Amino acid sequence: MEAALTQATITPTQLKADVLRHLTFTLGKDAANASPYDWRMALSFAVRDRIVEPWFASTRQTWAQDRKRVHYLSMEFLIGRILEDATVNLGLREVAEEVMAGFGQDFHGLVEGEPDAALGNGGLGRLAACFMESMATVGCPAYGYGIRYEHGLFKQSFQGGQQAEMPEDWLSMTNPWEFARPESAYVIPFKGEVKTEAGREVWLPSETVLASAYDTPVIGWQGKWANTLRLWAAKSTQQFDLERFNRGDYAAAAEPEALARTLSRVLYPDDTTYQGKELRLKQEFFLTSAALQDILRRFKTVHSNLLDLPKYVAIQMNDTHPAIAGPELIRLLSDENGLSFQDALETARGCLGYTNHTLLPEALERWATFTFGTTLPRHMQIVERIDSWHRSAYHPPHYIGIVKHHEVRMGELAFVMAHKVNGVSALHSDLVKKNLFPELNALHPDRICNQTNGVTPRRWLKMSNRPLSALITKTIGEGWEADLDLLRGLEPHCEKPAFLAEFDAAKRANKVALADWINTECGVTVSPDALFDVQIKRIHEYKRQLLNILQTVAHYQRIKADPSADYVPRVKIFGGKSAPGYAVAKEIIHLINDVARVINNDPEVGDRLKVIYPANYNVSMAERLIPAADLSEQISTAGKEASGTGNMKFMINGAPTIGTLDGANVEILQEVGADNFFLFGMTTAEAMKRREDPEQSRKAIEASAALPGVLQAIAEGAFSPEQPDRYHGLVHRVWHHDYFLVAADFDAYDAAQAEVDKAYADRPRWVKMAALNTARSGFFSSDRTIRSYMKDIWSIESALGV
Ligand code: 26W
Repeated sequence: MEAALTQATITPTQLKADVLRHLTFTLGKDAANASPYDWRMALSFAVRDRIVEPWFASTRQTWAQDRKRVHYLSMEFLIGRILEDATVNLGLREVAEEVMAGFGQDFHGLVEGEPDAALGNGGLGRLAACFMESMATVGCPAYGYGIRYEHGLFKQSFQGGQQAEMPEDWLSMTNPWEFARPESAYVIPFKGEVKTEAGREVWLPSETVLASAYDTPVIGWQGKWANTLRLWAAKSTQQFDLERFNRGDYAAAAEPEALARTLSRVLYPDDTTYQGKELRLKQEFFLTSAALQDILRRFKTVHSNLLDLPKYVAIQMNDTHPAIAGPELIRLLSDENGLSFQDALETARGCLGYTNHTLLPEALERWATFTFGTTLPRHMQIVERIDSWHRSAYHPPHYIGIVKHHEVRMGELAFVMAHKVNGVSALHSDLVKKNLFPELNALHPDRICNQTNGVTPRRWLKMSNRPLSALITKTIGEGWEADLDLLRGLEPHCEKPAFLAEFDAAKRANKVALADWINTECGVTVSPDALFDVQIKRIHEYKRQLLNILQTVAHYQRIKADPSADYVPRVKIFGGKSAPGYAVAKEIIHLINDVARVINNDPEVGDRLKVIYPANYNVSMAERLIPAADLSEQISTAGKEASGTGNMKFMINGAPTIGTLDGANVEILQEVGADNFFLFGMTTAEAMKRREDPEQSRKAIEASAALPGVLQAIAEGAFSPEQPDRYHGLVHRVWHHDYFLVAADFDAYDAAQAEVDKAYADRPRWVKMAALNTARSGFFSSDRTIRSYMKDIWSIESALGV
């Protein structure tokens, strides 16, 4: 089998010439007065040139061999920066550093000028980005399909300790990684009515927009394979109204274009509460319809029998956001291509897979039949037909319909229309079966499977943690980047003091760099000898940042009560954004900042405790924080975190977890062993039982030695003297409606933190624990996850024969 073009080595002389050529001829700049922006662009174009060849080779090979392809439909791709990642995968990073230094430019300074591509909210979007990179690495022919949002996730700042949101503007500068494909454009219909003509349903839409493609190549490890991320931008289908413009009616002349563009204008910043907004439904259909039209167009260039579609096309729905793919594919196959309804349905099901990423009831998409029916009248009919077909085909005893109480339930729709449904960790998949879709699971017992998440070790270890990567290569040789199980080879070394000293030195180098950055960014001096304790993720009640900050206050009170005792110095680091409309999460942010201000300015505390919360947490900040972390906070209420993927990144980078039995923590614990994990808290079953007692939180608080004092201090305004009653509401809720069991788990968490202190004070024990976390993290590579999807869901072989 012909392999795709493998990476040719590039000499510094060649790269230098390429950079200069782009600076001169692409950017039209003279080296003598080029800005860092110009240099970054020139380097990016020079690197991009090296991606294009393997990209073409991969595409050609897929066509020549008529291979099956994956189509990953996702409303979010949280990519981050691309330049350094691309140089790492092409084996060009050192060459680029040398070449840019020759131009008097610092490679790392340039890299940091690149804005994050923040086309996602959190876990689901970042997973899609890791999957794209892993599909390219393992040679799985694939397209990612998404929306080219003009504004990615908002920028966060703190004003008086409170979150403020500012628009994100990544496209205000040239994006060197994308290729506009104006020739690949599709008309996306909306609204209007459905008429019956000669026994067939005909949809007469009253609105249309154009979906226009932008392609970004995604290069895998060592440039052996590359796939395409195709993002759609909305354009008007109407021509510019020159006559109106000439009459002086400028705004009206531009109106159709402005209206159409709203569809791809902004990313919805809510990552858990679904809102039922028409614009969101339109965005979902816009992405899905454009992707499916593109897929069918490509299929029809070589095949004529649409019933063969599942042999060549796998379509993965990333949560229910593209779940309209079921009815839309049926519509395209039947209304537009003449298949019978039944054939269309079976063909669509053969292609579709559905990944569930959350059990939280408020996150499950349900559209009012009114909104759904007016926006997509033909799809409303098709959904009802799917529902009645399913009901009559399976005669369920208790039918959980797709359409119920005037709502279309997207989870049920996705389930019925998919040949495979998966959860994202062992525990979560179990709960998807037992709690989310028990009836549907009983009808289709083989449909739900588990695919535990993973992360790409190229970005999350090789690129972002150079000291540790160098040590790993020195110890076990190369090859671990594409076969993370090889990290097991580190285990025997975890007994050797010399190796552990080097492991410790690598971590310390990262901590020194982070301490420097914290100093410039936050104006707080932290000691690299302190334990760096990190919780970074979206702010949400179920993730329990509140538990962390309450325990921080308890620790502070202990220091104040006995300032002469011995304490293990700690830096508590928080990072994360709240959805703009999520008042409770915003209150928690305010509290963390208030507590930080008091503690950081208390001279009696000094280096023993610091609280750091840098604003605007994003992928690039994660790349800085994770390699420098000593402790990974994964403390969600059991049963609520589907998987977590940050937890895996910390483990790979040698940070033990303090965590609950939730999501993939369960599997992390299993891999690393109980001696190397700080487990605490209730299990899912215990949590469910505990909630049955309406008095549970009051009882927990009263039983705790520390918690009443913590809550009292906060309630009295110890951290908000300018407004003493600021946290009355928050404290009241902990006492009386503590659904996420912060109080009930408080003492167990506090005790686990004391264990952490004890372990950290015992240096040899701690470093060994940290090193074993890295050594046993191989399972959490997204390459493993992708291979498993290829086998269990997509039935696809690697084009690289691996
Ligand atoms: C419609 C509003 C909305 C938007 C996004 C609801 C729900 C979502 C996502 C499903 C939330 C999400 O990002 N889930 C996370 O997915 C990760 C990848 O599988 C998991 O690791 C996280 O545990 C899960 O919270």
